[in-house]
Amino acid sequence: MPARLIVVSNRIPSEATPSGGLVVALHEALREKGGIWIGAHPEVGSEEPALIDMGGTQYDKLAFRLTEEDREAYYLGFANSVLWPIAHHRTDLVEINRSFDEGYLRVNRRIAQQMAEVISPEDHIWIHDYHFFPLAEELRSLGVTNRIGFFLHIPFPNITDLDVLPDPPAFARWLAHYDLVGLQTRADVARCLEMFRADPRAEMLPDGAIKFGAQEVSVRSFPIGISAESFARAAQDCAPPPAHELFGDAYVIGVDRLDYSKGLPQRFRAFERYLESYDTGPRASLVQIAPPSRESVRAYQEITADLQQIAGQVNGRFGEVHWAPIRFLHRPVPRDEIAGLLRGARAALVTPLADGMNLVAKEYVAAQDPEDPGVLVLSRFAGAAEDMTEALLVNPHDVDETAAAIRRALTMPLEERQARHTACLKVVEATDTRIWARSFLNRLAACTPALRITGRA
Ligand code: ADQ
Repeated sequence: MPARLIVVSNRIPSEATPSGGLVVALHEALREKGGIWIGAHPEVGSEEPALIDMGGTQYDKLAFRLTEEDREAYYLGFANSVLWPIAHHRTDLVEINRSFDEGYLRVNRRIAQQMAEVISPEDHIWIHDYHFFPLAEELRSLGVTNRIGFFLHIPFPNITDLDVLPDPPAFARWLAHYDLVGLQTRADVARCLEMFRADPRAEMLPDGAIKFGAQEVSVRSFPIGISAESFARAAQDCAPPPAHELFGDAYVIGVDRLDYSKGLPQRFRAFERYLESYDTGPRASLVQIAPPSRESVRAYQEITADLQQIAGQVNGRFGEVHWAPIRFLHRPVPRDEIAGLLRGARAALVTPLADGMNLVAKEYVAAQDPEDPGVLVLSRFAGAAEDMTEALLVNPHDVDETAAAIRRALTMPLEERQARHTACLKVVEATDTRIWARSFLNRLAACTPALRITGRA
């Protein structure tokens, strides 16, 4: 029987024809190879833990149930109040609570048990993101010897920050149970190797792999991207009316989930500095779309109030009867509309303080009219900056530097805009999600599963 693909991610898409780059890439890989997509599903209740068959024509979708207690401990707790802040250099926001790590391990163990009942020995398993670090170890302890790959969408933590985990040595062990660990950037790979090098249980092999007990794991970067062509098409089809009818001379745009890692207060302050110091430059508005996310986590509640306050202050100071400098939309906006708004913006501000990749940077570039493109202002701390070196790179903590970059973007001559856009577009095309999925899966298929003992290494 040919190898099927088993994908595990925090969410499985509810619609039959999914949209969004990552989801489309996984959907296509599953359609091609057949297999199962396993994840949580908003319509599945929480009564009893089980894998629920969600139907599906070309491949199966199985949803795991989470009790309210599981969700609190595993998802809101350990994943988003411990692992997320650690990966984004915010150890000050970590909430250590025994019930979080117990819940995280309990949910991973249960999913492993349920998976073990539905997988065949030849299947290739691809697990996504920080919700499931221990899943391979749990599967191995049940005797599963399949090829198992893991892709981390967020930054690989600094090794000193890993000491904040309740059980720091577990982290390297969890990763070692995969055959292949995929990270976003070369800098992430360097940090991961640094962790293994410092671990007396690990042996660095000449081919770059790591031997860890009976396990052998390879670590590589697979920079994620978007479906560039379909995003560009959506942007053309949905271009907004000319900017001046809505926003004065021009507008710059920001599109983010509302998250403390995205540098939004610093961005608003930088825009204020632009208005303060450059009153002779083009009059521009900032359109910031930032729908709520993870609102039950405390750190996320405070940031919304902060942003509303800064936007109010800036609008009060610089606004006019018919013009508000900052338009802050704190709600989801349909994808097509976002694509059109990105196309119409003279510049995009993608200025996270830390970010695995940041797909909005790539979406903005794909959405531009190559004849008259806008300019990407990009944080040096977004994974996207490793390859998109022709964007205007800034330190998002430096409000003056970001304000100067906004000015430069809005006054940049056409020829320079075109040259920078061409260079950035090359990166977007080279990292198209289809290429990304294919290169990860080919690399996983090429791994030789090591001789494994059953039980924990
Ligand atoms: P995120 O932190 O969610 O992803 P990002 O890469 O920017 O961040 O992806 C967000 C996606 O959601 C983009 O496609 C964007 O267009 C869309 N989006 C944002 N705001 C929206 C809104 N208001 N309405 C509708 N859609 C909106 C994590 C990591 C990133 C990594 C990705 C993929 O944190 O670093 O790039 O996974 O690996």
